[in-house]
Amino acid sequence: MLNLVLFGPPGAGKGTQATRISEKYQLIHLSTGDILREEIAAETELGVEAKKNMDRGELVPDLVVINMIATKIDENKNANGFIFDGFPRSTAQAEALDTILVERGVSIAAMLALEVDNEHLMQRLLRRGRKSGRPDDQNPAIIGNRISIYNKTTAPVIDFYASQNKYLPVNGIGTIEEIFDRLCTSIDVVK
Ligand code: B4P
Repeated sequence: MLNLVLFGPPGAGKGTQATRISEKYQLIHLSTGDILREEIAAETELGVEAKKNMDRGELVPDLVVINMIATKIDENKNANGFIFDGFPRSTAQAEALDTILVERGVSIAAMLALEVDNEHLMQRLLRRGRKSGRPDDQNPAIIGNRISIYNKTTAPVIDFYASQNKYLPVNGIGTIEEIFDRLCTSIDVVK
């Protein structure tokens, strides 16, 4: 089983690249952002609560996303592996993911971390906001809040995987194809 974490700041291209990686390596793509947006669209209790956090550019509580991921892993017992997109986003989530995987006799092979500067992130997210109407992508102040929460709460997850020798930084600037090729080069070393 090949289990990968695709990591990076908001707008780094995690969703874009995770879709391609899941197709090439036949992995189940688990995006906590997409799962939360499905809950919002279905107007579930979880979705209504999560929307309040997401519209402000804040993280959804750890326990909510951890339970969501554990459920999805158990729904896909025969998978070749998983690509986790946008999860873990805090050290508590990273520790919980390790526990969930150990309990099932598997582990993370690598954390692929897309590196993109703030100026590119802001441009990409505002462009997507204009096209998609996503509420958290429309306002520079909310995007700024997401980037600052990333720096404070999410970036320390790098140390968690670096201490396990699983941290693989990847340049996230260039064409989508160029970045995909860089990611595949790293994956082919660990798979
Ligand atoms: P996510 O849905 O995970 O979204 P993201 O970080 O904004 O985007 P991503 O990096 O996937 O960017 P994408 O490929 O789409 O999170 C949204 C919210 O959900 C969070 O703020 C939080 O509230 C909540 N949430 C999710 N997971 C959580 C968790 N684990 N814990 C707590 N809360 C959680 O790319 C962005 C744009 O750039 C796209 O328009 C794309 O077309 C463009 N792009 C991609 N690659 C490009 C390239 N190479 N060049 C130019 N443009 C590019």
